[in-house]
Amino acid sequence: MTFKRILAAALAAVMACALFGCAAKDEKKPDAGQTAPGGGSRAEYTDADGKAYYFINGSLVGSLENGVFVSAVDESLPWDDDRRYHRYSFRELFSHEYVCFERDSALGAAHEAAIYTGEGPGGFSEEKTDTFAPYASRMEQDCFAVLPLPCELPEDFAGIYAPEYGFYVNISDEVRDLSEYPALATNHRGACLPDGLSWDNGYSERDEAAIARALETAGVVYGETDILTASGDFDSDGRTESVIFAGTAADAEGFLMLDADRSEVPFGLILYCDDNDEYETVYIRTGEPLTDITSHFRIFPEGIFDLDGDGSFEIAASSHEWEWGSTFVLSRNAAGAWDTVMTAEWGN
Ligand SMILES: [Ca+2]
Ligand SMILES: [Ca+2]
Repeated sequence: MTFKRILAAALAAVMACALFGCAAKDEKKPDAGQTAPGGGSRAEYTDADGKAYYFINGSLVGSLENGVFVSAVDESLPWDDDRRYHRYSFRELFSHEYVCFERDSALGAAHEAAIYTGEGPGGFSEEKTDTFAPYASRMEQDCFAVLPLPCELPEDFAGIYAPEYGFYVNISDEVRDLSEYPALATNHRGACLPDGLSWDNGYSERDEAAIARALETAGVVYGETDILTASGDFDSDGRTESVIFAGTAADAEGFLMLDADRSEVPFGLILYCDDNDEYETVYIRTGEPLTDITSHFRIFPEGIFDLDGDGSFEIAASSHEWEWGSTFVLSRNAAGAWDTVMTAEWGN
């Protein structure tokens, strides 16, 4: 019971943070059987300054600069090292047109971005409402500046940087709900969804066996497992692949279903199943048994997009921790392995 009370308190803290637009958000569950309307054309990227920016589920995860993904956070550097954070000025971020996607459909052009201008988590070290208000088409709840996109902010804004932690932006054709974020917002004109994308197709015994094999290889003692699959043409060769997200199941209250007697540990696993039915591990993370509940985490899918329009699809996921979390993008490198190329951090 003690554990449950502590976790409930932490969840309440995270929920409180949601009021500031910076918290863990509910997993979006797509309707079974929904199919994407196709990938669309892969136009050359020709924006004036040659950079693209990516907001995944509202969080600025990073950018594409000279054809290379740049992460908003470099997790290899310590917390107190300034170089850990890539700095993005508001002027550079919002002087572009943006397009939005849901996880399973293209939403088209975005005409508004709502920015929290208050002080505190997800906002600034000191309030900036008066700074943004003159350039906003309207204010929401007194502390969200709604900028028209693209927005030519004056030179001063080149020196105002996006908050490094918990920075969320609602980007939409018209922002109506400050707690809703598109799965992807970007100014990259070549970004697209996979052809034939379908979420939640169910899974096969072969999939289950592949999950078991990956976990046994990692030496993981695991229990109740949630599995979600997505299928589509993820490498643009006209054939269908699947991506399998597997993780420790949670009960209705959000507590991980781990059997302490068996020393089961939490895990998050992403597998890629090629059209030749070979499985590879894209991502695996394992935790500790039930003894330290504050080290528990869950991994959720955020989307599968070709972010740079090169025909190879990136996988976006989020990690929900005790009182914080991160949103990250996995991309296949030249050697064929999967790297985490962009990350954002959020929480309280
Ligand atoms: Ca394919
Ligand atoms: Ca790509």
